[in-house]
Amino acid sequence: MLRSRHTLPLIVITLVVSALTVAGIMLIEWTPERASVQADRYWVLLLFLVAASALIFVIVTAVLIYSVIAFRAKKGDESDGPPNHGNTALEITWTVLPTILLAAMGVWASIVLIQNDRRDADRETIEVTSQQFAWSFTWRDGVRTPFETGDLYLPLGRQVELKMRSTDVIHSLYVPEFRLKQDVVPGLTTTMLVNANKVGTYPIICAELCGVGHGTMRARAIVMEEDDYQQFLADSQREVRTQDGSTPATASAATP
Ligand SMILES: [Cu+2]
Repeated sequence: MLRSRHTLPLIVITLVVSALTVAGIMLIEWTPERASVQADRYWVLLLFLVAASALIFVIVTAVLIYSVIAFRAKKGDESDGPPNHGNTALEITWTVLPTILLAAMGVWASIVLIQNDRRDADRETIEVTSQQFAWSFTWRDGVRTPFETGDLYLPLGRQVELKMRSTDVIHSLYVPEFRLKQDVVPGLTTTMLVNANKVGTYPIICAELCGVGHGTMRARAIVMEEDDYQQFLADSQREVRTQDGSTPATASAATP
């Protein structure tokens, strides 16, 4: 086979297809930045999946291109090709290899899912309410004064458990940078676990068509250093207490 006249052109085509495939993968930023431990776990899995797919793609495409060129029927040749019984070794190979590959991916993906579902003891619990067409976030656990915001604040490096409820239809909380998406279903409390590992502001997007305002149903996930996060908790609670205590003042200020 090595001395076959097909070997050299096939190698050349394979190299060209490889270069184009690798360039297509490496030169384009296909995914948004990663900002959670969960995203990093998916990333390694995805890299392996892309690399395995690229390898298979290159082999199939190179053989296909060469076959189209080398074994093209002559003009006017309407005859059938020679009878072909198949190739047992080849058929066993292309059955066994994908089976091993798929099994390995299945096991790996399961491990990632199990790791991503693990709850940390020092996690922060935040309640999420979705309604047409807005998100709200409530801090009740571990704070003196419960408070609500329109954006989600998360401490860097510490796990957050979102307990999510919907007051009307199905919504879905999606943060691309966290690589996490979870439906919010009326009548159920669904959860999402995230360990943010990069300070920044990321979009929260509703990923389940929920009505006319679906496209506008957005909020922000703001990841802060632990100190800033503690400051945010203290400030937000003080604000609620001040508002509660100063109702008469607010009322008199509103009167001209
Ligand atoms: Cu929606």
